[in-house]
Amino acid sequence: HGSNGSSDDLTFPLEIPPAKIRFTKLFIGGEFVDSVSGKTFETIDPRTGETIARVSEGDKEDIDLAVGAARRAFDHGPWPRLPGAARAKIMHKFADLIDQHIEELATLDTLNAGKLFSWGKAVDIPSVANTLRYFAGAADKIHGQVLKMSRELHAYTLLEPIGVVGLIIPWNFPSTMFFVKVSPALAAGCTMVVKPAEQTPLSALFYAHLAKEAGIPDGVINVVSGYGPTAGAALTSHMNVDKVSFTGSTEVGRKVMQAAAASNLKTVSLELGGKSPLLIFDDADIDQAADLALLGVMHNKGEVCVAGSRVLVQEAIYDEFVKTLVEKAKEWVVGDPFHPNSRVGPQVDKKQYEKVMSYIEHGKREGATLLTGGKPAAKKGYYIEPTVFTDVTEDMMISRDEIFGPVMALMKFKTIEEGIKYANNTKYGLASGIVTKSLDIANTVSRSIKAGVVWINCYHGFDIDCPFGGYKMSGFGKDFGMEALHKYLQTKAVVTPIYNSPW
Ligand code: TXE
Repeated sequence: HGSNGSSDDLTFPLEIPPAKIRFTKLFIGGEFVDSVSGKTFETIDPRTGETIARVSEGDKEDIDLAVGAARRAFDHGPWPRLPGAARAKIMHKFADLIDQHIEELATLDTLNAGKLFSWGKAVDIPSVANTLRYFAGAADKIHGQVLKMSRELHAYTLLEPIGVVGLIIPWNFPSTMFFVKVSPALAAGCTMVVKPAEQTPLSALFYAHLAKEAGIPDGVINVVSGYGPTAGAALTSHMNVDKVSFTGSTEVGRKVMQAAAASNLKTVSLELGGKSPLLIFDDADIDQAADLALLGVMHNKGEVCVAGSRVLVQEAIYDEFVKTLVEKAKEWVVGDPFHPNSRVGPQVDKKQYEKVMSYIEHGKREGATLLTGGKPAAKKGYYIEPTVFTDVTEDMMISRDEIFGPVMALMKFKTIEEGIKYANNTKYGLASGIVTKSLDIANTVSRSIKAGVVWINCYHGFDIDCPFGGYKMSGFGKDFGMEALHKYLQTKAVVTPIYNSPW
């Protein structure tokens, strides 16, 4: 089993748990069906680059069928009309079924996305079941307000499900992203068409099967696997879709908004890229800071929208911090994601692998100093060594662009004001972190950073109850928390005169 920096002793694949791929067809109107064209596409194992299975390739015609099924289920089906408690009961059953299949589901995400199996089993999959339970708990507590009007009118608001929603999800957290969108939409009473990322369709199709088993009525959840420019684009420009919730790149987020504007003005929420700063101040515990910095950007091999990819360190501790960081980087062992000791698996596919390697080359060419890593970590598969650059300046591509890999850009700052200025010098605003013992610094900086979340003395501090979403070009609209539920609801005002007045 390999360690960071040594590539020859890595043997891949190490342990492949028996995985039978059971679901490879589109799920429309409660049935697994072939695509209209009959076409399929390969889904690959990033540990080897080899094909795992062929999956039905949905396109515009399949999106039409899926939207039709969702429309019928919304306009005529029971789901939006059920009492909230009845929806909740079915959602709880769905969650229980997920709990019964944790290993199989974690295996699919490891095979398909190179994610750590141990993590999937202990964290990702159990927490998607809890996401369902969290929103199930809200399903019978959706209510409007009674309004105090200025005239002799009585009014109240109704919160109604927004309708048919299109959910477009990325490949870096195939299960988490599926349920972060599906769960509040279900609780609200919406029906939906999910378009998983082309790299990672397998768990989404399995969830479709479990949804049916749980008793979610046909047509409420439809899953159309396929590519972005075809199936994804058809969903965003569909005249019968009332809302699209998208997680992916900023570039495609822009296209989603354009398609919504050019079609039926459906509402859109976008969770996009980031280049999140982690600010480490002079008074920080250096060990803790180095651990957080590595966790921030190496977790899930850097394929995390909130990755703390810019680490800004105050000058008095910079040299010592760098020394500690390089030592600790060795703990981030690259290896087969099924192996319990691995902490960094392969990048999701060849395209992402090549993108990350090309940024590493840019970093070197731009004059940053490569402290550690920087090379492929295996002869086969898409493994990259945890990589740290220092002497990075604000104008370099590696400090501006989202790399989406295990690559850290280290910068030095002098004053608090300078730290804040560097932190905010980005088009993105998804996440940020601060390491300090000073309450004054923590308070000042957290109010000055333009980002959707500030983690103080922690990183990746997610919780389903905590709203999550970006500022600036990282998008808008929150996933997680009760704000997420409200994305799938719309407010209707009902007004009547109190007296028999001429109004
Ligand atoms: O993303 P895309 P890609 C960033 C990250 C990564 C880069 C490119 O920097 O390196 O994006 O990754 C669907 N209409 N993030 O190319 O294309 C697509 O099929 C409708 C950050 O994989 O944005 C997939 O389901 N949909 C991000 C989803 O969009 C379209 C997570 C995301 O893929 C479409 C992923 C279109 N025209 C990548 N084109 C995060 N915020 O976490 C594509 N899609």
